[in-house]
Amino acid sequence: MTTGEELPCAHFTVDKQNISLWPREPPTKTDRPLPLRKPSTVCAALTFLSLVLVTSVLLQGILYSWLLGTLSDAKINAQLLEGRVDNISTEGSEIQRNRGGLKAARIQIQRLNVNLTQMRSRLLTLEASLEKANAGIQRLTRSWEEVNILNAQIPELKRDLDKASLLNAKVGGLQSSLENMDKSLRQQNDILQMLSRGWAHFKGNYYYLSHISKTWYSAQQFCISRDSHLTSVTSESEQEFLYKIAGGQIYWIGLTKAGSEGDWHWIDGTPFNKLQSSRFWIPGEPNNFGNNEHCANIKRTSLQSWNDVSCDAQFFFICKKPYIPSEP
Ligand SMILES: [Ca+2]
Repeated sequence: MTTGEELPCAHFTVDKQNISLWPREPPTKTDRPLPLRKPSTVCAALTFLSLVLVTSVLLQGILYSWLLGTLSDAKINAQLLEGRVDNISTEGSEIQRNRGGLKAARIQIQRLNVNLTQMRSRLLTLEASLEKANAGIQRLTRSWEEVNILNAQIPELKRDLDKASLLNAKVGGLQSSLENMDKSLRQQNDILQMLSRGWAHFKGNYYYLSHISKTWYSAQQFCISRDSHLTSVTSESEQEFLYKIAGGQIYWIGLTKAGSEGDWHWIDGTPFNKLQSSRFWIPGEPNNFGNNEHCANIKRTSLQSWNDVSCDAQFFFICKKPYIPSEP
């Protein structure tokens, strides 16, 4: 401020802003002289006060804007806090729900633990069973190997079996032969024993030729006492055998018609075949001489050798009994 005259210093610059306490233009001069002239100290005080006032205003403006910003921040923070509180509340209820879920999960976990324990027990049981099965499989494998070895031996065994079967058949044949031999030996032994007692053997029958003479009835009684009867003749071969062993001697045979109303019959019960037997009579016999000839004998050494005579006559006689094998 450069003035020729002294002007009040009420115009200054703060923060590059021009501040004037009065218009820039100096007050118009009045012709009227100022009663009082402001001393320089007063001006300085006013300036100071103005500065203080401006500073205060500026500070208030700055503080106000700062407070407004702070208040706005506080509001925002409060809203954020409120949101967080809401979130916390929501999270609290969520936590409550989660806690319930946790309890359920814990129960579920306990159940799962129990199930796991049971499963573990079952697994152990299964493992034991598996080991047993494995051992069984190993045994079966060994058995199978043994079976294979045996299978390989089957053809040889079969050949041996065939041989054994042949041998068995031979043994069976030999055994049968032995049995037949034994049977034959026993039969021969029986025959030898009977021969030693004076009996002859022919085609399954024994014959005894007496050495004493008896009537026909007495002769039959004698034969009965030897488990036999006076002999019957049932075939040409037997007739031939008998007249040959008789050797021309007269022997009673078991043919009679006594007690049968005139019909010839064998005393040992053999059926009498009249037609077949007619060829064994001596021609002209039986003539029933004197109407008293009711018993028959072998009189000649030929096929036609029979003669009827009185039963009371005495002759040698022939007993006959069938061969019965002795017990082994
Ligand atoms: Ca006669």
